[in-house]
Amino acid sequence: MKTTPDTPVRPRAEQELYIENNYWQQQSLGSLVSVWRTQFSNNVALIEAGTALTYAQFEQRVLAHSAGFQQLGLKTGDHVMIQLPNNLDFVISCFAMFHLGVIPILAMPAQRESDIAALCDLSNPVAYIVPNNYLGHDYIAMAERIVSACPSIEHVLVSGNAPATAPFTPLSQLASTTPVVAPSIDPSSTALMLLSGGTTGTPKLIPRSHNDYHYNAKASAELCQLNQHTTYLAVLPVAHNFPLACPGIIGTLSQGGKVVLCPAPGPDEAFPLIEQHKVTHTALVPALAKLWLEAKQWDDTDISSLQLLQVGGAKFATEQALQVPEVLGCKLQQVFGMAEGLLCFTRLDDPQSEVAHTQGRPLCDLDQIRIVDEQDNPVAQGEVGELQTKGPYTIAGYYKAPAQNQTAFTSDGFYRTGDLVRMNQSGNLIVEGRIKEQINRAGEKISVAEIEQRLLTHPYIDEATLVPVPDAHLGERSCACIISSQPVSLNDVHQLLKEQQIARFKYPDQIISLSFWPLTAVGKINKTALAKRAEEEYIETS
Ligand code: J2J
Repeated sequence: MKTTPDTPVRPRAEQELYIENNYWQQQSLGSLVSVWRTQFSNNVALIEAGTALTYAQFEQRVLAHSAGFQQLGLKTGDHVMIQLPNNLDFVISCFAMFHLGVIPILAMPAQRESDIAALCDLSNPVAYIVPNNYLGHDYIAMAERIVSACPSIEHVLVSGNAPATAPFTPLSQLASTTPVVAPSIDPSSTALMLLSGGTTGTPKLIPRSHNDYHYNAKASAELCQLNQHTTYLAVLPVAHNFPLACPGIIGTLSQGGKVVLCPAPGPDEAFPLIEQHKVTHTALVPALAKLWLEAKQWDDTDISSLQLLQVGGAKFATEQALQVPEVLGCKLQQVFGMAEGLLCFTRLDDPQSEVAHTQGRPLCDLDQIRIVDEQDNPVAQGEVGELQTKGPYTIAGYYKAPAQNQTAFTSDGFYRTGDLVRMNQSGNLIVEGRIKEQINRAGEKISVAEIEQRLLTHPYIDEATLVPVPDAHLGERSCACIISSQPVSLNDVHQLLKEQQIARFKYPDQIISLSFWPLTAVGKINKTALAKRAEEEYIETS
């Protein structure tokens, strides 16, 4: 009987090509910590609030945590759910796990029980790492409920104070001076799992290998010309691929630069850190970039050290893109990326018109891209079609998801991005829309299917769908469209989702009630008409 591996891998010949070209450097992410220590020993590697760690101190902390994890019984191949904000514990814990071949599953602090429980079901983690409290949410209480529902979890490790009850242990107590016995790690094995934005009712995990993720971070760092004088501000949630490795934290460390961890993304928090640490590089989603542009009009904090602002995660409006150099005093780089792999960047020496109007081109010369029509046939040059891709850092399939992999990947191994793009004369891509059933709310991705299923659990809602509506602040907001037996308000829907422990960003921003669906010529729900009606009916409250 043919068995399907939990983690699909690239054919041997492709792997060999990546190794021969030196894109896959056959090193585990954990082993890099000592390589960096030898190269950059006394440089500052990481800063959080009042604490700064040199590369040598960072290595010590990683080794001490590896030893602590090992004493707890964590071993190569084990999964650990980690849900931390932008702090040193996140970075140290991840590298300590990479060192042991333990696989962190990177959950966002904004996620709530429904997501975490589903991810635990899928991946059976042996430990769960949480903050005690962050932005008013009690993670200890949440962890208690997760542990009782998920029998594989033996340890809850807490960043900050932990309750004295088993199985809770403060991460700070874990560090051990017993030397770690580091196992040898296969660099083509999974190093970490990222979360997919999702188009289905259940979450999907993206397995990234040591080889591919190292390439991803290092090549991005080289493209952005990071070096030992770089100071990178990690503003977006660090569990996200963009601030983690595009080039983000790992890319900056690979070049001997300094990473400053920013606890929250607003200008109030970020601008003083930029001034204090003379930050040179950072990355934002468009909704935040817009906020920064607005704040800079009246805020006189000195952010003149900024050299490069990367903006990605959702389409950046051209008029805002054009303002970046003048208002923020730095270069702009547009990034069109995905946790599944492919990264497109505008280049530092691209003319301003390309930077303002396009989302760039692939990072690697071995990235294969094609733009296809509904029958998977290539469209003519300059036409819009779905982007498909494969390459040295794009996954061959989601973790334990054979059915989804059948549809998300072509028979020749290309990932169907679900994004509609066109290529201009200079080879840069312009994102024109998407065919995947997803809403991109300020860069955060919401699966339409998941929210539809949940809306249908309301006793009065008979039929439901969710549509994206253009929004001045969020880029897109979500509108629940329902057919119900009795009136249902937006508040009722929020209450329902709150009871189901859904992350706040997935709550619909708007609701419209209908008695019948507008239909397209082929009899499908006409979502364009729904979005138009939602736009007409919308009353801004804030
Ligand atoms: C339009 N849509 C975009 C852009 C991503 C860097 C940057 C972003 C992500 C990311 C990332 C877009 N314009 N500039 O992982 O490393 C939408 C597309 C894409 C999806 C991926 C990175 N940049 N998108 O956003 O996995 O629809 O990664 O397929 O969260 O975001 O989402 P995600």
